[in-house]
Amino acid sequence: MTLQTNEKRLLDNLHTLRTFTDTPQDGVTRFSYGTQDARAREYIIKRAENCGCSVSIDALQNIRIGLPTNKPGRKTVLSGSHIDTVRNGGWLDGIYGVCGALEVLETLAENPDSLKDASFNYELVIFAEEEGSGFGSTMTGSKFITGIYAEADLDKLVSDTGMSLRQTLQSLSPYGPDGKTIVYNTGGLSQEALQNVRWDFDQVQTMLELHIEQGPVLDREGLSLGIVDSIFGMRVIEVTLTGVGNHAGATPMTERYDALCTAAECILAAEAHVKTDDDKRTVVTCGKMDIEPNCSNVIPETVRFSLEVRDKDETKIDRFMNEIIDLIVAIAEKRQVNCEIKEHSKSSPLHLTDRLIDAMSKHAAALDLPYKVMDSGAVHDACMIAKYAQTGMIFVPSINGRSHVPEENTNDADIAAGVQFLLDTVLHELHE
Ligand code: HGY
Ligand code: MN
Ligand code: MN
Ligand code: MN
Repeated sequence: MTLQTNEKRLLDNLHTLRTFTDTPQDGVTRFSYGTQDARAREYIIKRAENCGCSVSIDALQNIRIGLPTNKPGRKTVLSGSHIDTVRNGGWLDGIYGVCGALEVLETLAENPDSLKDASFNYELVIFAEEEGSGFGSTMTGSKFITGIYAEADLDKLVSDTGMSLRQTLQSLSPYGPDGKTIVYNTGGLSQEALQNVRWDFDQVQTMLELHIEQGPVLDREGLSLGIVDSIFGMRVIEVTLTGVGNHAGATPMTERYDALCTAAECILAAEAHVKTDDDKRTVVTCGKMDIEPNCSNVIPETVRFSLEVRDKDETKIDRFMNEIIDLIVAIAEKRQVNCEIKEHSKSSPLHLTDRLIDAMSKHAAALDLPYKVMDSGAVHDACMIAKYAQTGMIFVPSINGRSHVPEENTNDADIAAGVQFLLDTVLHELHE
């Protein structure tokens, strides 16, 4: 039986959710645990409750929503992604996978017999704080689900405003803007509450994440679908360079210990070094920088910046990052600027489940959908879950390969085809 998703409902949901942003004139900015996050949660939870689904929110605010026809004793197929964004991000990153999984939920709820003879239940999952915009660490919610993060990390993870993750979670009120829909779990962060965040992976049959590609491959090759075989790993360090602040006019060039010029040389050296990579897949990015005192007429005294290296081969991530650290230390020494380097966060590359890759490839071929098996330079919650359960990822094209920017876009036909493919995969490709 091939059920049809409802393209209009899907697009209406996506276009409504894109309005939940702090920067309506400049892309989507929807940080975890903020007002826009609460609005998006309320919208999705109300839709789910309207079709009789059950909602559970854990202490980190990850959400799981199950069908009314789910039966005890059956394993669960989960699908979902994240609703938080980067600053001035795009309208599809994360939320597309959530709306796709919601569309599957609503379609299955409208056809209550659809899983009657299936061997599994279906749930939508929304992973909290995937982007790391709030506390600097990507995939925070799924790292608590899988036990990579535990209680100590509630205090270690601190926002730019000095609020820890624990304080932020404790400051939440349970209700969405309507004052009655529960969108946050305010039951506290006891050992038991944190233990309940952990999934019982014996009950998870499969996790599927639908996502935009966020790169140029599918669009450039005119393909409709990406079937992801591996997800890059990433290692993030935080570099603090301390020179000597001084007057910008009265200090001769030969007497400067300029933290920002040192940082600039370090970042260019890191870029040049990674460009020596033989297969041109390793990437390095400095995306965040603080300069003190940040005045145009003062030689910068302190500069703090992030550097992240990504690849699908963990040994290459470590080799390049270790060599970059050596370069940074040598440059700081040469310029007599103090240098402090902290490991910030790390996630390992992961190969996804071959049985799913094969089944989805066969299905795409049977549908005559032009597809490609490909890796993902972006990280996703799927790479956390894949360590413990069968996991698959489905990509749709990003126009001009743009993402994490307001220009992020995908055409309606690809948006709809990806969701229909997700529904088919849930219904047909998962029978052992
Ligand atoms: O950074 C990433 O790859 C993801 O978008 N959080
Ligand atoms: Mn994403
Ligand atoms: Mn993202
Ligand atoms: Mn993701």
